[in-house]
Amino acid sequence: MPAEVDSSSFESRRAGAQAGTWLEETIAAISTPLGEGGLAVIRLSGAKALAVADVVFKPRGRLSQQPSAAPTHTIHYGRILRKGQIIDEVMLAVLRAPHTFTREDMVEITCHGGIVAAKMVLDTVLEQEARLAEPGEFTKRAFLNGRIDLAQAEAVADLIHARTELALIAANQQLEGKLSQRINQLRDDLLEILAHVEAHIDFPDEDIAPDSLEQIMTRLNEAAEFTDQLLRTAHEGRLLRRGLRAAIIGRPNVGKSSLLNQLLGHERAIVSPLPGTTRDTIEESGSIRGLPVVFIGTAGLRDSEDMIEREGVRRSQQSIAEAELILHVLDGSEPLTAADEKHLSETSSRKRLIVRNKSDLPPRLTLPGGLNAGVIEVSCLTGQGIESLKDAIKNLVWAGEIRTDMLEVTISSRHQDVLKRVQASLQATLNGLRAGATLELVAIDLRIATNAAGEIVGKTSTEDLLDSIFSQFCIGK
Ligand SMILES: Nc1nc2c(ncn2[C@@H]2O[C@H](COP(=O)(O)OP(=O)(O)OP(=O)(O)O)[C@@H](O)[C@H]2O)c(=O)[nH]1
Ligand SMILES: [Mg+2]
Repeated sequence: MPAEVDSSSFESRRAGAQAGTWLEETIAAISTPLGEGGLAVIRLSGAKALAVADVVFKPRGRLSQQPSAAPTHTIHYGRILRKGQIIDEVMLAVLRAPHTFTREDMVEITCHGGIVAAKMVLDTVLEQEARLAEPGEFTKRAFLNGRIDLAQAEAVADLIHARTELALIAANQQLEGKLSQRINQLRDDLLEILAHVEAHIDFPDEDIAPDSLEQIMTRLNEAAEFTDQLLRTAHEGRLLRRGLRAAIIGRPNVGKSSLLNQLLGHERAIVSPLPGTTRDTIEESGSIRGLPVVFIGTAGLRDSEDMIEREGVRRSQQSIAEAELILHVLDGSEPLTAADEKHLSETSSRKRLIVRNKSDLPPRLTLPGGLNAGVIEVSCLTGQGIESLKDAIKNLVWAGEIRTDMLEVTISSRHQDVLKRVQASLQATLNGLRAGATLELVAIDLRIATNAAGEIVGKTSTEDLLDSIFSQFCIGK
């Protein structure tokens, strides 16, 4: 459970964000993935959650109770009945407000994990006074009811989508409120400076004293530096959330597909002694030292008359253009060809590693002069050198050791956009002060910066912003 946040804006969040009775309605959804599994969970949230559960649930056994009569945080065994017919045998958890995920009354029904069972339990619930939840609506309610702020709500989605352990750690830090604490601190500082500036506006006769002005400038510069520090985590944030796109390229038969399989740790692509085996690009997610990496295996680069192969090469070129990292594979057991040289020069300005494959065979490859950095020798046959290659990939994209404390704050692209606006308004404020602009004007810029900072944690948010964030969630979360 994440730490609770300041809920001073709780009422205004509810009033401002939602018109009408949206929050009064009781919602339900299947919270587990659709498909066959051991168990599935149907979740309800809202004022009528217990009443709805009373109608559909028949407790069995001595200790089980009607949901509305049960104490909070208890679990009950029984059956879901629909028009007298048994739908499933379930465990039902009673969770009373306010100590729940949404801060509303909640019921969680754990049923058998068949598609039909879960769907029928949901349908039975929806025949009562509950409606189907929108994507992310449970989390949205947790936000609107003041249990978590916006950055923490986003972290819930990051947690669900995390593809590696490091991404998960970073998401948990944000859920814990590590980013929110910093943003709240920044915003509080800016509010204080703003109060200072405005105090001078109220007394227009008195000029702002030089030492007072100096102090304001110093604090604004500190705020700008703090914003910069947060902005510097954008690269890591993007990497952890989206994964690094790495294209594996090279001539036919040099071992690109073999390398893809080695880096993924399973036989994903077909490997054969025939040049031109891979004719299409293959995308697959993997993990390198805890970093999510999307590997793109490509078709061998060569001129061909074959229409399909030509299309494959075109796609390879496109992958090269879009990739953030290029793994250029060369066959270490063959002399360098003119084509190799051409491809090497084409990617020379890109972030790349040269993988000298087939080190188990007698070496016959001489690299062009000056090409020593970023060359890793491997054998995809024996696995020799693969670990060094993984280290090299990690080192290229993540400076230094990956320490857990570095993951305390890793901002998302939304946070980055917002912080850039904060930064711009802070600079405008500073410029205004330096140029001797009227304090009213200075205050306007400072207020923009303060409000923008509030957007990250949701202290200032619009319905559009909330929609765009919560629509990225799955139904049931
Ligand atoms: N001896 C040796 N053979 C290798 C090594 N890596 C790959 N091979 C062989 O080289 C041949 C081509 O390997 P692939 O991985 O299919 O090469 P590719 O670059 O994907 O080839 P295309 O898809 O045709 O472009 C296969 O016979 C592999 O077994 C290696 O490190 N040592
Ligand atoms: Mg291949």
